[in-house]
Amino acid sequence: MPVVTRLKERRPSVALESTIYAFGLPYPKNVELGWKLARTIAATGAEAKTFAVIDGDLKVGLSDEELDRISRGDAAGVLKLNASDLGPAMALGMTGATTVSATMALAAGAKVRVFATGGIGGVHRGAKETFDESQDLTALARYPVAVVSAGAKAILDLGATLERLETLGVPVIGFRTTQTGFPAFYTRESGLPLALSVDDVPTLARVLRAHWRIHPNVGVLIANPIPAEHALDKAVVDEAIEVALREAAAKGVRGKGLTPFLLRRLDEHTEGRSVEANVALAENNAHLGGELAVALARMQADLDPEEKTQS
Ligand code: PSU
Ligand code: MN
Repeated sequence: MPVVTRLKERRPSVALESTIYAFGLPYPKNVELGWKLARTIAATGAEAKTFAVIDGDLKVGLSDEELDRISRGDAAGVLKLNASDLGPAMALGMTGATTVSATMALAAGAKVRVFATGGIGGVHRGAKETFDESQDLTALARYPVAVVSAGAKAILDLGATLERLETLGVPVIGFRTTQTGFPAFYTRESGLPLALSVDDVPTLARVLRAHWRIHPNVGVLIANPIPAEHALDKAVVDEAIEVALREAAAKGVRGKGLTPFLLRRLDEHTEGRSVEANVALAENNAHLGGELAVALARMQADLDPEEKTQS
């Protein structure tokens, strides 16, 4: 079969999560981002697939109406679903947005290898007392999906998050980063070490393929820093995070509500700049995710004839 036909058959896809819409960004900027990410991915030759659970049905790709409903979040009774919440939510007819962990589980089931998001969840600051660590971390150790992110959200303890990823055996690969360049979401560098950096997409695809030969069931975190022109001032971000964390502590906000609360407060404290940065980095990740999915599909198509003659 000609390569072109085969490429068409396995149209490369990029998974997208829906919690970023339901709980990460204000309405209607979240809906606009949903459209934008789909267009960005389509422009690379790949196809976006947004995951969600609606009235108990698993959705792979959302209609405009469904995206709108999910984007209304709490107000529309939308739940925040981790990987472990999926079965119950589906059996009980619930409606929920998928976090990174849930999206990874579903993407793995749908054989989608690339997933673009903003930033993953990780170890919360103060986790020593609260034990609050995102299920995204264990999902990375469990599902063979490459998550293209701007690192982990800056509201977290990034050093502890990196340590946990190491314990879990999840490779963290920078895309055009420096030696101290683990990204800090709103800013390009956290100052934390990141030994591995790759400068081009075909190399990234080769790295993934090699990783999955050895560890067929383990995910990869790709750390793609926010474009310089959209990065926020570190002092401004740090200050806003400090204030938001104090507010959360004073109000006793914990558990699933913590990340959405902090993101909302940051938006207010930075007068919308944190949301603008979030949109820009998500788009940047969608672009890289699309190119990566296309590169992986191309590599697969090139390798297949070889594999056939070998078997
Ligand atoms: N990245 C963003 N905005 C978000 C999230 C990530 O830019 O809203 C969401 C993701 O869905 C991630 C979740 O999986 O926050 C993590 O939540 P928690 O810390 O409760 O695990
Ligand atoms: Mn948590």
